[in-house]
Amino acid sequence: MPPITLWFLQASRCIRTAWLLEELGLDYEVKFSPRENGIAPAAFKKEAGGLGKFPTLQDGDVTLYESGNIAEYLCDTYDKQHRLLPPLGDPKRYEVLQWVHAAEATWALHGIAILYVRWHQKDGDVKKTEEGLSKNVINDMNLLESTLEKSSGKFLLGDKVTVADTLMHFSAVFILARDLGVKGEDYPRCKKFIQDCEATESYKKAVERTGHSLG
Ligand SMILES: N[C@@H](CCC(=O)N[C@@H](CS)C(=O)NCC(=O)O)C(=O)O
Repeated sequence: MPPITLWFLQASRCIRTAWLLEELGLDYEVKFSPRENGIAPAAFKKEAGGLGKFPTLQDGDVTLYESGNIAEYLCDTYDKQHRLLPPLGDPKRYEVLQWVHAAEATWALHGIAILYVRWHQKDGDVKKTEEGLSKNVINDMNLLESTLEKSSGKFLLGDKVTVADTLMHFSAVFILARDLGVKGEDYPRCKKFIQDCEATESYKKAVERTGHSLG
């Protein structure tokens, strides 16, 4: 039995962790669950512990939550060559980590705010609320588009995958696929980035291994 277990909820950010595990060439067991009525089944949440959110990762005695935290842990523990995350003290590390954190704290936050309005706002002008919230998303997506345009390669920080890509890919997919505040605007460089991420052998293996599908 590999020491690493990934609790994987279908159609979720869990693909970030599976992709990173594949990039690192690590063996892992997948505990997979489909969604029930759009959310994680109660028994699956209980088994994973913590807040009952996914991805959840167990490595030996260590149980971890939060896709960004899991990514930092996996790189610090297993990326001995610092291929995906530069070492402590290297200024480049903080450029990479900025994307790791922003993937959740900025891109996903702004996108999910719109999803929650669609799900939970029962009265008032939903479209108007969405319109107001979309300013943040447009700002985020414009920055992603221009950063990718300036990149010297296919990925965020050049021609090699870093942990920044393994986090930001899902945020961009989620915003574009669910049309969260982007008002159908075209982001050709972001779309190309998504294609290039999904064309990597490690991403393909992660999909094959987990059965990930956004549905
Ligand atoms: N900030 C957390 C978010 C975790 C999260 O909300 N995951 C969602 C799936 S994308 C989840 O577990 N939802 C199940 C539920 O709430 O029932 C992370 O980056 O891991």
